Amino acid sequence: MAVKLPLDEDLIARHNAPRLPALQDEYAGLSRALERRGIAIDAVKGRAATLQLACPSWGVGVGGTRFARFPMAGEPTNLEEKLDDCAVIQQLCRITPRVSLHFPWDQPSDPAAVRERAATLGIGFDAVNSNTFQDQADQERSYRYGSLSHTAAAVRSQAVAHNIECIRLGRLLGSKSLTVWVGDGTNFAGQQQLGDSLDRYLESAHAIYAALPDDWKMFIEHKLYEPAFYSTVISDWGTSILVAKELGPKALCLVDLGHHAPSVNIEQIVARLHRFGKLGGFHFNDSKYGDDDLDSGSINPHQLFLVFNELVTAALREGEAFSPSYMMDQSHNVTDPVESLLSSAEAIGIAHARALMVDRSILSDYQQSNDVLMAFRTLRDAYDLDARPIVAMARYEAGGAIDPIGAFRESGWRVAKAATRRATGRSAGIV
Ligand code: PSV
Ligand code: MN
Repeated sequence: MAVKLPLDEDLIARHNAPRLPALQDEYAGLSRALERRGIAIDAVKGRAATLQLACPSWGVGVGGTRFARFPMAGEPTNLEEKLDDCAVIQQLCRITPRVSLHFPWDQPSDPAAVRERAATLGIGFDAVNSNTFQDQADQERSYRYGSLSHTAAAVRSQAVAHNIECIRLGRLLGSKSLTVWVGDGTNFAGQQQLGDSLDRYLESAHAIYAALPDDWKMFIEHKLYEPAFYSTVISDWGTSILVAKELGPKALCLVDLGHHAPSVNIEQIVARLHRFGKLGGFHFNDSKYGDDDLDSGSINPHQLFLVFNELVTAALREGEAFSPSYMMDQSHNVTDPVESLLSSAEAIGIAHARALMVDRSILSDYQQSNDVLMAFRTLRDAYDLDARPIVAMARYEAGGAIDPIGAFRESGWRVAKAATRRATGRSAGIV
């Protein structure tokens, strides 16, 4: 099948040519700095180039808060246009080869045709996401009081059936995993018996698990609050891992960085889940107060680095067997979503590259001898290095743009789309 990328290849070449000498110079400088530490830059770059992130189909449209949404001219209005924008992101940054679809928000009527179209755009599909946290127009029963854990068996069956339908669609698209996040919980003490809700959830989750193909995974995504504000059924990583263990080997935990209380040590959660073989995936974003869904690394790049420090440690222990599913789960309310996703992919790539530059044998020696300060400084030394040339060089060598956001602006993509795509509405209410 002939691949027809959305942006003119010459445009990227014209963009890169004048920027290459500066990049080569910065890369050489970093190479020398790493050499002094006994680290070969090309090996780091080779591993940095293997990072793969999925774009959320819903993330390429302008997001909103519960108060308002401010539409943008030229934003995508349907699945086809969303895939075009995802393909632009991949063409420019080369580390977002897949799209994660949310059903029914971006449900294809002809999944085989959508799969084919995506392939011609140079992208594929990652985990599919079910949605039982909203009522849909044609839905028989309401999720007002819950879905997989609802007190009524008929509502639970409807929610299970939706998840099984997601698996069916995902198979036709070439996906290999289902992410299940439910908004189930309570707003009042006494509203539900907390133990019984979890029992009901488990029974439903077993029914979904039973419908998983052999080569599929089911990701359990936890979140401490919202939309339920007193209790949430799958509130934390503890509940998530217990559920995943109850279900079986194909069930794994998914960590969304925004789904924890502000001071929780997420990197430790990552290490714990990995130790028990249950780390399945990530939703990257950043937050200051709650599930803010801000751009990855925009508030706390150090936390992102510490998370990758654990992920790189896990990858070194397990090699190719360690392959969590990575996605950016963000809401872009005041920026161009393509630019935010390019910026976030770069921030994630940089955090990953910094973690790859940690001198692990020296770190291990310091840890072993309890030289606390030097252990800390070994980690900090890698964080303080400027990893941008590694990420940019890997991107350039893979055919992407040295400055992806600059190239996107030069392409005039959004202006051109503003002339052809229809205007979108102002309705608020993203979760
Ligand atoms: C819930 O807050 C969540 O993180 C889940 O992953 C949903 O699928 C997604 O956000 C919807 O925006
Ligand atoms: Mn999420």
